[in-house]
Amino acid sequence: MSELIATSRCVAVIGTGITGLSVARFLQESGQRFTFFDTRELPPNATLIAEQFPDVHCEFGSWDESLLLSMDEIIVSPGVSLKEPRLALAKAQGVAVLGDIDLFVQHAKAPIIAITGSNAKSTVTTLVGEMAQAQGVNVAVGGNLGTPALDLLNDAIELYVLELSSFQLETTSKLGAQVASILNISPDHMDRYDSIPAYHAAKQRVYFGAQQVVVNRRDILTHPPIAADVTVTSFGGSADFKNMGLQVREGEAWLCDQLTPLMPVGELSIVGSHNVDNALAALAIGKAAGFTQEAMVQALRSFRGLPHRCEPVGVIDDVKFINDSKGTNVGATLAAINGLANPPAKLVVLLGGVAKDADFSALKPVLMQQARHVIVYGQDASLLAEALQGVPGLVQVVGMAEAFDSARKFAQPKDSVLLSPACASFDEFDNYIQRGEIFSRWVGEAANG
Ligand code: UMA
Ligand code: ADP
Repeated sequence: MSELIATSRCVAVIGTGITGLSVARFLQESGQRFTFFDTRELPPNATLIAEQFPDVHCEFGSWDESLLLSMDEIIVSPGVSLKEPRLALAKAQGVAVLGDIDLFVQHAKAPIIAITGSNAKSTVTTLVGEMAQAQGVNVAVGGNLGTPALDLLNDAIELYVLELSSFQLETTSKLGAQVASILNISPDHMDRYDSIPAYHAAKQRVYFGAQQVVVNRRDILTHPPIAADVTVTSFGGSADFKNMGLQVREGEAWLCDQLTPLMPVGELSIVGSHNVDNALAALAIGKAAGFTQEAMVQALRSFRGLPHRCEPVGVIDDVKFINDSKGTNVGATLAAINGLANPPAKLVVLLGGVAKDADFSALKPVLMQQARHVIVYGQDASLLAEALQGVPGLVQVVGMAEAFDSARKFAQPKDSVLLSPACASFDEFDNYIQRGEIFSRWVGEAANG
């Protein structure tokens, strides 16, 4: 059946990454004709495409513009900006331009929980998925987290939990989530957006058509501008009669649902005060979705955290090494430093990679307070060094290997060495995962002498 062409319509699939492939599989299954487009001469998965889609026409590098304009619909991968001139022209000429999430929404038969934010998306999405499982719900979890949404589609699924990026939301017209949440907003991807308001506006699209909205009480940018006919709940700060928050009981901080204590913060395995916020966010979203307190607490108790997010990876000579390779923007690194600060012990912080047009000066005050040394490295080391001028113990080196050696030299007993680069990894590594794995391997090798 999958080879059958059920319609004369033709769809453009822009991008040959994992999203483009998921779209292609979906279109093939539903008998629709499509053409692949990618801006690169040698895009990823070209060999796989030749094997799995031998009859599908491909336009790699330069595109036949009239072919693109003749398409009935264009489905754009998140890595491609809608400002790409050929797409902008097609849109201006009336061709429908959408993303994989729009397609997913049209075909998903179960409710959707949609989670976005500048940081903490993957952690909270995973936690909410684990809460749903503890509740006994047949749940599928994915999106920006890794498995493209269309690959999750299955009629047996009772609930979808999606992590959505601003890139995915840009092309999503009406999500209609059962529960939608923006966890936090701080600048990121400033190489793709003209301004912070433009980035913020993309994130706000997660609320289109939502039945319930969960906001961060301490971050006004996460609140929807107009919330008529929508139930809004919140997380963060002290517990009160309405919200998920913290309360101190007999000297111990507790996660609370309104004023009902759920579990002591000290029983969470994930470290840092930012992860307490993440636990509260997951509880608020889970509650909005109708999960029981028992199921949510069970999931929180067993959650060990995701790799590369403030992950302790070893101790050498009484110095802790922490891999926060997923700290790829200033907001994430700020949260990691604040979350892990443990005075009088100090941090040795490794920052470096591709800056994505970020303004690093916001890191200065917290580094001055918490860091013994700050080691900047990689493609945009000079930008970092310039923005952090005056921070005591600032050292500039070439690559991450040299940064690691310097950190080992400078750290003193009880300190922590924190890799939280505030940058993308693509100058030296394939992605943040490879960067984190290499850092962790070096720690392991050094620990074993
Ligand atoms: N690209 C081109 N030309 C093209 C198509 C893509 O140069 O014609 C480039 C993009 O600029 C980008 C890279 O190729 O650098 C990958 O883009 P893509 O859209 O093909 O990516 P996919 O492989 O489909 O993966 C995407 C998400 N990637 C991006 O948004 C860049 C993945 O998030 C996501 O897991 C996956 O879909 C499934 O939903 C990754 C990510 O980095 C983890 N996301 C950003 C983030 O978290 O900050 C938003
Ligand atoms: P995302 O999917 O949004 O990138 P992750 O859960 O993967 O989020 O976490 C990425 C990084 O964000 C972590 O490594 C940490 O540095 C930072 N982070 C985690 N939680 C928070 C939070 N609540 N606020 C700000 N930054 C956070």
